[in-house]
Amino acid sequence: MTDTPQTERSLVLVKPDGYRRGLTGEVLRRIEAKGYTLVALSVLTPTREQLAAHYAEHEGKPFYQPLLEFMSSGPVTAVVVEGHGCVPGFRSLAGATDPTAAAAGTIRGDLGRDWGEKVQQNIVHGSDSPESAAREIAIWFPDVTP
Ligand code: IDP
Ligand code: MG
Repeated sequence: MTDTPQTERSLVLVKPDGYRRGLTGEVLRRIEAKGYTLVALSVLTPTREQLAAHYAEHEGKPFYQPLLEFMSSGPVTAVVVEGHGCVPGFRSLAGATDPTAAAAGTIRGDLGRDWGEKVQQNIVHGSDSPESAAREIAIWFPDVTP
C-alpha cells in the first residue's frame, strides 16, 4: 500500500471588499489554477465573536476595532484550501499586506489599491502557518477536519 501524500490545509477568506467587488471567482480561479483543492466553501457575514477569535493576535492594536468593523460589514467567502505547501503558497499568491506595495502578479497587487483606509481592504486573508490554519479552520468550519 502506498502512503497517502502529505498535504496541508489553509484558511482563506475573501474579505467583504473582495466579495462586494465580485472578485470571489477570480480569487478561487487563482487558487485552483495554482493546483490547490477547494475542500470547503461558505458565504457568510461573520459574527463579532468569530472575528474576535480569528484576529485575537491583533487585539489592542490601533487597527483592531476598525478591522472588525470592516470585516463584519458584509458577506465574506471562507474557504479551506488543500495542497502541498498551500499555506506559504497562498500567502505568495496573495502578496504583501499593503495592496499598494504588493507585487504585480499577486491578488493584492493586481486587484487591490489604497482606498484611503490604509492596508485594511486587501481582498484576502490567508493563514500564516499550519498551526494558524488549524486554529482558523476550527473557527470558520467547526465540522471540517483541520
Ligand atoms: P496579513 O493579512 O497579511 O497576514 P496582518 O498583519 O496579519 O496581515 O493583519 C491582518 C489584517 O489587518 C490585514 O490583512 C489588514 O486587513 C489589516 N491591517 C494590518 N495592518 C493594518 C494597519 O496598519 N492599518 C489598517 N489595517 C491593517
Ligand atoms: Mg495575518
